Amino acid sequence: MTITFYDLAHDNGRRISPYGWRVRMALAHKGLDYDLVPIGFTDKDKLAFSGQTLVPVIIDGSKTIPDSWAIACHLEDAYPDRPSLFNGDAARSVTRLVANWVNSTVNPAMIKLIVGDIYKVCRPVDQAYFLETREKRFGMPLEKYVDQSDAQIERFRAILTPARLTLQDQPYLSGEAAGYADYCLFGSFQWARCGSPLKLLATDDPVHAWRARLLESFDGMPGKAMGFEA
Ligand SMILES: N[C@@H](CCC(=O)N[C@@H](CS)C(=O)NCC(=O)O)C(=O)O
Repeated sequence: MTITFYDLAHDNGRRISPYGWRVRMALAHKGLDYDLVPIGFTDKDKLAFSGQTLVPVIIDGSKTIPDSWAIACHLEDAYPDRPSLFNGDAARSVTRLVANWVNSTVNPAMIKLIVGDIYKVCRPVDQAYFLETREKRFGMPLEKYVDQSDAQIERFRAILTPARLTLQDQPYLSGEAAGYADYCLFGSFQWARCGSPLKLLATDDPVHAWRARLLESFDGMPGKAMGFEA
């Protein structure tokens, strides 16, 4: 039975959700087909069946699963014969740490850099909602919150130190091959690449080379997604 995947997507084809990208990469890793249902910021009524308002959500057979971590765990457990996302229970637990590091530390530094550009590529019908909810969350006007200064880029790059040190010695966060830990961080870079022209990484950064490898994965699927140059 084909999986149905509800992801934040605009009618211009942009896929601007870091968590949606995690799921998209996980489905590709498992080699699973799916039907995509694009959800715009103001299309939330289409998610009512899931009992909450956020994407990503998948329906797989009789199961409705919101939340990217829960979806990754479901795919791993329901499709054990497909390539593993975690490679074992201990690695799954450590991957949770990576997911939480990205959620709590990388994404807040990244959003300060890119949210103004993301507003510009939102569908016109979603822009008022996006502005209102983000300004409420940040407690200030968007233009005051956004910071694309060199100092903020340096702060962002410094936050990536644990990934950089790891990727100096191995090609992927998960080791010799990419796994869900990689998709957690890479999902955020896809969020940025699909929504903002800002150059976040120096070209000699091992994180830059790692991102380039992942952009080419799955026959170049992530690199072909509508976005800006990496
Ligand atoms: N913890 C959730 C977070 C999901 C989330 O924050 N989704 C955002 C898109 S990145 C969303 O649906 N936002 C809708 C809105 O802001 O109205 C996960 O990992 O799936």
